[in-house]
Amino acid sequence: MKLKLLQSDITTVRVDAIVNAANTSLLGGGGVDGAIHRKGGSEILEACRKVRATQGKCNPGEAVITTAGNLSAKYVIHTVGRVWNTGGKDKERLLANCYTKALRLAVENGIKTIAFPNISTGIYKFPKELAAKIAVDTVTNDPGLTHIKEVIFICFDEENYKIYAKIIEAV
Ligand code: AR6
Repeated sequence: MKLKLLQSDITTVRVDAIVNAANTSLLGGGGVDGAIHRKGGSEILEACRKVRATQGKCNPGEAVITTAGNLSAKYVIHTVGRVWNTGGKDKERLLANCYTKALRLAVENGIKTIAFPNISTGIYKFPKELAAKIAVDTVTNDPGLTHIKEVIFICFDEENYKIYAKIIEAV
């Protein structure tokens, strides 16, 4: 597996699947979620509504897969991070689960290349350094990685890019 780091808009990245930092409703929102739905078009929202109808809301740490609509990716894997400012000691575990569950869906769907945003580090206010450590640690230790060719961490902001660069250098 090749690990890559890019400072970019995830909707422009050419991979089999992009991961969305969604919310429990799965029906869109701001940040990267808003960008993916805007660019991917109504097909993604329709697919999310179908998921909602069959399984209900998506809990933090869980993931679901849909079409990527008009995006160049084939799939969007929607996962729900954890809001930092709410109680509970399981925030780190739930954020790690986002990466684990997304990779599991990727393997199950034959996805070879996947791009992750910096889940929970925007509107959900997870500390960036901690979130990056969890992301890199969880992904690089995932047993499903033997089935995946490339994982790209997409940083939108420079602060996250610098944090990831340091951590990946040390891996
Ligand atoms: N491409 C890549 N990364 C992006 C993009 C983009 N186009 N836009 C923002 N980011 P956030 P969260 C980065 O807030 O913290 C939504 O309303 C951003 O700089 O998108 O998990 C959902 O519906 C940040 O580093 O997601 C939920 O309600 C990272 O993506 C809530 O926000 C995550 O920021 C989820 O909050």
